[in-house]
Order: sequence, then structure tokens, then C-alpha cells
Amino acid sequence: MLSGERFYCDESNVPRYELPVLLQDVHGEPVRDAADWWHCRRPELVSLLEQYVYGATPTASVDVSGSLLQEDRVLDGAARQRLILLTITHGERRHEVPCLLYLPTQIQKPVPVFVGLNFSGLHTVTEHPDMPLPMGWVRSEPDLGAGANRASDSGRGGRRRRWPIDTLVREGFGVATAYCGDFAPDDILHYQKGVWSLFDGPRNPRHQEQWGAVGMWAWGLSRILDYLEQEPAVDWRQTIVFGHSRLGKAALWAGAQDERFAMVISNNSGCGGAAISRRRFGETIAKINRQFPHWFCERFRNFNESEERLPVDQHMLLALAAPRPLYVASASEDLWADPKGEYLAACAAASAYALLGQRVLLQEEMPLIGHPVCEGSIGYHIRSGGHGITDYDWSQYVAFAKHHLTLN
Ligand code: GTR
Repeated sequence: MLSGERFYCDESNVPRYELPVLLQDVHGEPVRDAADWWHCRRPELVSLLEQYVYGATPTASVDVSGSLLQEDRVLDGAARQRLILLTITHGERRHEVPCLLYLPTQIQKPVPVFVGLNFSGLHTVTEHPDMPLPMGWVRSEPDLGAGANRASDSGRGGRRRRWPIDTLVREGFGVATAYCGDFAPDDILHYQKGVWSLFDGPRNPRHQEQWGAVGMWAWGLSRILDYLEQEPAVDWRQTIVFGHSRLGKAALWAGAQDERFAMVISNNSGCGGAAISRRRFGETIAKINRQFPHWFCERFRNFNESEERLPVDQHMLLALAAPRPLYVASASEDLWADPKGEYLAACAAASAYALLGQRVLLQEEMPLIGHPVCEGSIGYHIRSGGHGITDYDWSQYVAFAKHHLTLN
């Protein structure tokens, strides 16, 4: 929580609100069955979220190919580590993104893979000395030695605790990650220097519905999946899209749009992710738009301080994962992300799951800290501690994936 934000993290300040009805279309007609959902309501919700929150995702098809740059055996031989250069081509334009893929050496069959973006570069995920540093803009993070928005060698391995590759490969999973800034640098002055240039020239002010960084990150996750589809060692039908915080927002939006992802995980994604905007608890639409004007579409700003007029809320984003397994995770001290709002959104998404024949076992009462709900198609936990992705979070994701996916 930022200093001076206490007022916004007080339940007594949550206004009375009504959520927009999930199972009712824009003409007020009830969504009665799976056919109504697939043919009418689902596309309508994707389109509303594009128009009002994330901006429009380009529909133009692109070509994605991967070329192997490096391969090593790592973790005492438990994993193959591959550095792959993804080339994304749209007509005459192309854009390159390095991607890191870990595969368990013990398993001879195609494996399920966790796919997620990282905040600061591939070199922060591993200490491997040959991992290239990002060439472009990175966040200034003193503990990674990334001053003046340039990555440096001292950041090597600096975020490896967020990426328990060893555990994941030993549990039978692959892991794929790319640096979010290679799709869209996370900065108002630079975010159009990634995949944006494949489609549009810079425009200021942006068109009301032009995509922001969250949309570009989500799109990037799908391009990694395009590559994984071509990778024989990967069971791409069992890919799990996940993300922490701002990248959790992107993972949810990717899972909502791209039904190829078999499972969706949001770790502390908060405002613009899993949390109900109408609660105005912790980070609000006005605050996020002011601090991160490049994340969402311009129209989202019309709802600063007037969430009640927004035709969507975040339970609709979560519902778009249905009927696939969805996991939402909160942390008890991460009030800025509104744990209760994240839980209520998960509960409010359950009616879409029920419509599609899936069981959701979330109760009205929020689960206690450290008591995950893993059965049923929507998983949830709140752990003790602050904003972050910890081994505890990962062990729930592994258990949830093992429960819901068919592992070889
Ligand atoms: C915060 C932001 C949140 C969340 C977080 C993060 O500053 O207010 O929405 O995304 O950053 O990504 O760590």
C-alpha cells in the first residue's frame, strides 16, 4: 500500500454497488444456456472489455516462428533450458522476442507448460551467465542494478525466487517466459516501441479504443503459445497462463480471449485484474489510470471516480475463462489489490461456470488465510504476507494443475 492510501483500504468506505449482470445480454435478454453463452454473451463480453477497459486487440493474423539460440542442461540435469528467438511477422513488418523455455529431462512425452511474462528480463529469472540482457528499456530497479532504464549484469538471477523452475520441472511441468517489455515497455514514453509498431504508427492522443500495455502483454502471451504449438516437447493443449500483479491482469485478459489456454492463474492481480472495480477499495480506476496511463485504453479514463457507469466489471473478465479451470490468489497484506474484491469477483463468475456444467465450490464466506480451495473449477487462496509470488502460491498452482489437467 502506498503511504496516505489508508482511507481507500477501509471496508467502511466501500460504496453500495450493483454488479452488471453476467448472464444477461446488452439487450436485457437472459443468457439461458451454453449456446447463448458461446454465440452471444461471450463474444459480447470480450468486445465490451475491449471497448471500455483494455482496448482492441488487433485481429490481423501474424506469423510466429521460433529459432533455437542456445540449449543447455541445467539444474543438475533435471531440465533442458532453451533460449528461443520468436519472430513475429505481420506483412512486411516484424518483431523479435527472446523466450526462455524449460523442459523436464525425465519425461519423454509432451509436457504441460506454465506460460507467463517476467517484469525485468530473462537474465533475472536465471543466473545462467549466457542469458542475454534486454536491449531496450527496463524499469529502474536498484536491486537488479538496472539504473537509467538499462539492464545490467548485476541483475542476473535477481528474480529467480519468483520462478521455482527446479520444483516445476521435477513436478513434470515445463515453463515458458519472455520479458514483458519485449512486447510493450512498461512506460508511458516507450510502450509503443514493442509490438505496437507491427500494426500502428505512434498516435497521440490515442484513439479511444487503442490497446494499452496490458493488451499487448496479453497478446504476447498468445504469441508464445503460437510458438509452443509448434514445439513437439510441449503439450500445448495443457498450457497454463499465469501472471503476477500487472502481469496477472495480462494473464487474465489473455486467458479470456484465447481459449487455447487450458488453465488461467491470477496472482495478486488487483485493479484491472481480478478485483471488482466498483468496490473502490485499494487501487481504484482513477488511481491506476493516473499512475499508469499506458496500461488501458483511453476510454477507461471516462470511468475515473464513476465506476458505477462502467458496463462491465472484473467478474466478467474471470467468467471468460469458463469452463476452464481458473485460480485467483490474494495476499492478506496486499490491500492495494483488494483481496476481498478478488474473491467476490471469483464468486460472481461462478454462474457462468454453472451454466457450462462446471462445479464451483466457493462459499459466501471468504476462505481463511492459508486455507486454499482447490477443488471445483475456480480455485482461490489468500496467504499471509504482502504483494508477491511465493513458493506457497506456486505449490497451490501445481496442486490445482495436477487436479485439473491430465498429466502424462
Ligand atoms: C502497482 C500497481 C498495481 C500492480 C502492481 C504490480 O504499483 O498499482 O496495479 O499491478 O504495481 O504490478 O506490481
